[in-house]
Amino acid sequence: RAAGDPHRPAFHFVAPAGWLNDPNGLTQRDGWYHLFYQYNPYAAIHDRIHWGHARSTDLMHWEHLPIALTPGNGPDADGCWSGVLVDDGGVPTLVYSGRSDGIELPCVATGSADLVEWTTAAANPVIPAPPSDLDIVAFRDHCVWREPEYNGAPGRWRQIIGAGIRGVGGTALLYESDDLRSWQYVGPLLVGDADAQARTAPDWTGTMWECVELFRVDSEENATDVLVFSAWDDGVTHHPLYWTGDYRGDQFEPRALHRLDLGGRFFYAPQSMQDAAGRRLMFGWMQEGRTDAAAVAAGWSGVMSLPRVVSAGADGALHLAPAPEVDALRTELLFDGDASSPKLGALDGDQLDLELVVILAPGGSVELTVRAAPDGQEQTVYRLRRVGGEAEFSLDRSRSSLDETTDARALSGRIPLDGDTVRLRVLVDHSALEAFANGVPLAARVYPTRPDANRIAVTLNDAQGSIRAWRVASTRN
Ligand code: DQQ
Repeated sequence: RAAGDPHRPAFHFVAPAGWLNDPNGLTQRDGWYHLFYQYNPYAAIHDRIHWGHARSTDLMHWEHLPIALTPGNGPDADGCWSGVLVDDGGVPTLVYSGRSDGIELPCVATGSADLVEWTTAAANPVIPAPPSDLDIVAFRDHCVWREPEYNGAPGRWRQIIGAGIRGVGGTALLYESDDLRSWQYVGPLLVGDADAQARTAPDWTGTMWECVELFRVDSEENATDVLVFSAWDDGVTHHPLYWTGDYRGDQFEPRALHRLDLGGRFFYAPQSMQDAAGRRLMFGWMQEGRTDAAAVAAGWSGVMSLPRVVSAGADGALHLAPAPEVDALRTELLFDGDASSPKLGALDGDQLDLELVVILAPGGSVELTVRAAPDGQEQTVYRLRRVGGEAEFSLDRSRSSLDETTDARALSGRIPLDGDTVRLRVLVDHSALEAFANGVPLAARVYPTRPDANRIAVTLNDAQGSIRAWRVASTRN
């Protein structure tokens, strides 16, 4: 069933069938990138979660491997929730959240050298309960690292675990260990304020932080520590955010809060890794914008984003771009020229890579339409509108699908200008859309019903620009 679905992406990673959510255990080992993911192989619903597993040499063509973690009889009886993979002196070790009796607790598993076979530790859970001095909403998901050597002694392991403090807000709780098995609680690395913004604000920090992650980005001019989290509240996923700031001692001193993706929940629960080339690569879960019943009927749910390279932007925020490996999938160059050319009207496709460079005069705007039916009954429209020294970047999905049960909300936010220029990259892969405007991403899902909803169009107002359009190869059969 899954294979015959026109909404199923062809160059994004998807599970063989069933349900996929968060990326987990990202690593590069012996020349292979490994992607683990939250997986229910039995149905397209979030039920008893396993860890799916795939590997790739080029981040685009993935080979499915056997399921890595299966819920057992103990603390992960109801699911093996999100976590990471670390190298413990040569022993691949997973740190994940085991779920049983309605709560999650930290667990570990050790793996074979090829990362295919995993054995859960008899000592699980390795932390028996959240800190007793806190009234915790939820406690799960892990970011684990080793502190640098100090005076010739190996640094200790540290981890942060996502949590929420009731009546206060989300947090990342810091722990320390010598062996990944016995952990000492240090304290909250940073505590959010659930009431600081309106609950409906696109940068509301939620009552609990899922999938916390701490890393540093360095460029020649800029360096910053980054704390990424996914804002959550009472069973509802919201959006991924990050703080820039300074990780010092046992604290994270925040500088600024940013949205990680203007698509919000369509790029949720991200995880990143540093690869052998030193790049920071990030994946996120692109959840569905169609009903649960539609996903169950289709036999699959959830798309993994393309890999994104994360770097420090000139404005102190992060700059995100599709990994250059994505470019290698370009096949036919369909168009290269003036974006006002009438010839663009003849192009179509549901697997496209579009690169638009526009100069926006003050008050200027541009629209890029994708997945459009020739009569315009279905269409999905990106808009960039200059507002002072910035631009408003939005995605209009109000006419994306004639199927009224699909999510049609507008997605939008501000992006920095580069002088007067905006570089917009849009990757169209059936129902999965990923866009990047001057380093700010916007992920979304759309479900056109018409088989001819494949046209593209560009409209310029007080703007001029050029566009290149390529067809993109499938990475699966
Ligand atoms: N998904 C996992 C949790 C995590 C959530 C469960 C985020 O570990 O908090 O599948 O989407």
